[in-house]
Amino acid sequence: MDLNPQDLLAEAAAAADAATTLDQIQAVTGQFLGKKGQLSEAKKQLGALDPEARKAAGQELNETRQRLQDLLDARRLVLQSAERAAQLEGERLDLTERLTELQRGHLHLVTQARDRLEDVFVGMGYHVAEGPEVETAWYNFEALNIPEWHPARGSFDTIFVEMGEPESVMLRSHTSPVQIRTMENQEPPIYIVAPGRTFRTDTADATHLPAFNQIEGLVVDRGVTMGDLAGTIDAFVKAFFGGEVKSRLRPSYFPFTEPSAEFDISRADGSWLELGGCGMVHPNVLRNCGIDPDIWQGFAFGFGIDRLAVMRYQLDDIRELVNNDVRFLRQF
Ligand code: 2U9
Repeated sequence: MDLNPQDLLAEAAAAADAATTLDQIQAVTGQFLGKKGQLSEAKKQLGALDPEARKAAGQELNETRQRLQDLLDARRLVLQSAERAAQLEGERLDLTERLTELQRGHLHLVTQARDRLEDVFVGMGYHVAEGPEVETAWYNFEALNIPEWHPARGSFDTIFVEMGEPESVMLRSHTSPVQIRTMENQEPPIYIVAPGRTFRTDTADATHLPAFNQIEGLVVDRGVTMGDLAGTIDAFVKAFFGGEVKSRLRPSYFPFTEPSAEFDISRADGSWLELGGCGMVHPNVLRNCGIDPDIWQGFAFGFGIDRLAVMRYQLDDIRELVNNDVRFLRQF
């Protein structure tokens, strides 16, 4: 038999060491243990030997095959664990990885303004209340002392939803329905702010959006006066805009408040800027919510959040807030 097991094993060990991938070690294994390998060739020659010699040679061949197999297996295991480690490293996710300042996004301008407003009112002891954006005529109008015949009803430029009786379901034109729902469900004293989206048929221009954001406040407690309202607005203005900013009320009219006022804030040049409306909650509104106006009084106020963002960042077009142009938004 022209096979030298020592040479074959040495040759196989060298070839196994040279293999650096699983594919290569697979090929080396085929080369040494496959049908065309030296071992198989040697086995074919066994038949020509006499029985004694065949037994000894057969035994040697089997041992050699086993040692080859062990040697190649050992190398395959090494390569397998190396490939697995490389794969794990390649697929590793660093869950603590952070983007740099430049790549990181931020909250939308309106969201930032809303969050700050909520912070100020929560700091003054108010709760934040929310409600549906699709409302019925009761919550959007009637409960707020705006019956069907009321001239103010038309001034809200309401977007109606085709559902049920005509003009009975609508997108809320203010967040006041949230305060009605709160008064229906909760005993006074009540101190809440209701921020959220509101809708009107306005065509978008530099100072109007058909979908905009309001924040309204409502207080219902014993012995609440117009003085409390003025003091609350002034405290809010100073907390939000800065201690040097003054506030003032001007008489106005809303169906849901009596008396009613508009409130302004002072500007550095001494002029005044209108911010929103306010007033003492109309007794009819309290009654509509099952609250006795002889025991409880309330004040309310409201203003636009988008307009506040426009003022704060000195934008010249409110539509920038909804264009979603990241080159614009990124600046703030
Ligand atoms: C209840 C009772 C009274 C909320 C009020 C205003 C005046 C007001 C507007 C300013 C600009 C909204 O964004 S805007 O168009 N709001 O002028 N809002 S009093 O009065 C209420 C609310 C709820 C139950």
